[in-house]
This record gives sequence, C-alpha cells and structure tokens, in this order.
Amino acid sequence: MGIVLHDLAGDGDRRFSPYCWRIRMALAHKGLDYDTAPVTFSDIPGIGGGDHKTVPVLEDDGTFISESFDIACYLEEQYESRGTLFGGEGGKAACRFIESWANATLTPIIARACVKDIHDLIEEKDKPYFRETREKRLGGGLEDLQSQRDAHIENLHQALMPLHVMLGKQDWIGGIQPLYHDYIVFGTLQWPRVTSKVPLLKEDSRVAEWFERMLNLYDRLGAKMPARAA
Ligand SMILES: N[C@@H](CCC(=O)N[C@@H](CS)C(=O)NCC(=O)O)C(=O)O
Repeated sequence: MGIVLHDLAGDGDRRFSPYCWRIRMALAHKGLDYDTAPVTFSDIPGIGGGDHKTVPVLEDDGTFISESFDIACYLEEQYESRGTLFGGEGGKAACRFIESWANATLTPIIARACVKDIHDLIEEKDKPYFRETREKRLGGGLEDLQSQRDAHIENLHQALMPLHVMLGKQDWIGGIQPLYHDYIVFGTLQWPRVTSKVPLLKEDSRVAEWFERMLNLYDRLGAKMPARAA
C-alpha cells in the first residue's frame, strides 16, 4: 500500500497547506516514495474513515497519523536509517522551539496577509465555513484584513529578523544541512507563496535567498508548485 499523504488542495490543484509542506519536505529528505491524496476542508473528517480534524494525515501501510510534528517523529523513528530529520534528541528539542515560533509568531501574521486570497481559491462549498472560522480566529473581516496587507507584510519582515541574522552565519537552520527545522519555516512561507496574490518576502534578502535554496531542494519539489503572484 505504501505511503499516502492526505494533503489540502485548492483551485487548480494548488497544494497550499503549510503543515503538509513540512511533511512533503520531510518525506523527500528521507528519500521515501509516496502518493498524495488531495482533500478539501470538508473532506478532512472522512479521511481513512477516521475522525481527523486537520491535515496533514500520513497513511503508512494502514496506519494513520495526524499532527505534523508527530508525523515527523514517526518518520524519524520508522525510517531511522535514512538521513536524520532532527539531528538527534537535542535537535528535536530545539525544533520544537522553531515550531512554536513559526506557529505562534509567523503563522498569524501570514494568515492576516493572505487569508482573503486563500478564501478565493478554495472550493465554493467550503467558503462559508472558512470565512466564519478564520474571521473568528483572526479577529476581523477577511476584506478588512486584506486592506491592511502592507502593515502585515511589514510585521512579517520584522518577525523574520532572527532568521535573517542567523543566515548571516550559516546556510541552513539545521546548520550544515537542511533539517526539519528548515522544513517547518519553509512550509510556513511556501503557504503564502502558493496562495498570495502579492509576494510577502523582501526581494534579495537573506531570507529570500534561503527560501530559494529551499525551493530547489529535492529536484525542485517546492519550486514545481507555481507561485500565485508569478
Ligand atoms: N497542529 C496541526 C495543524 C494542522 C492544521 O491546522 N491544518 C489545517 C490546514 S493548513 C487544517 O487541516 N485545518 C482544518 C480546518 O480548519 O478545518 C499540525 O501541525 O498538523
């Protein structure tokens, strides 16, 4: 049966979920073959006949795992002999900080900047659910949030400052090679690349250069998904 990644898809088969991108990169890092199964928001609870609330869901020979960090830990344990994703226990512990930083700091800013663009590319039937849950979560109307996009972009550039400073000293968050640490931040930034009608990263910045290197990894896995703002 092999490995199947249940992955959120929008209009034109745009794979835009930041959490699913983390796992696509982790699977490529491990050199594992897998298929993806595209889902919409309303398909999620039915995946594998289970009661899943979010994607990614990884199916590996009949076992279903959700929660991106748990999936990464599963891959690390199950496929131990294939290049480490975390670089040991200390690396895994530090990676939890990267996950918290990405989820608590970057994600809410990016969501405000591009939530209306995301709304416009999802299935018609999911739009009322998406609008209601996201307006509640983000504390504002989708159109109002979009009208303040320049301010959100400025906030994102500020929030990325620690990454900018670090990239002056090393090429990857993982040090001499990309690790799951990099895939977390990559997935978080691939999400607006695939959904936003305007680019969010500062051109020619160290972060943009690192992101370009990330897009080109694993036979250009990330780059093959077209940017919406192209
Ligand atoms: N903590 C989860 C978060 C995953 C998540 O929020 N996924 C979104 C898609 S990007 C989702 O499935 N949302 C379902 C919904 O809002 O109904 C993880 O790390 O996997």
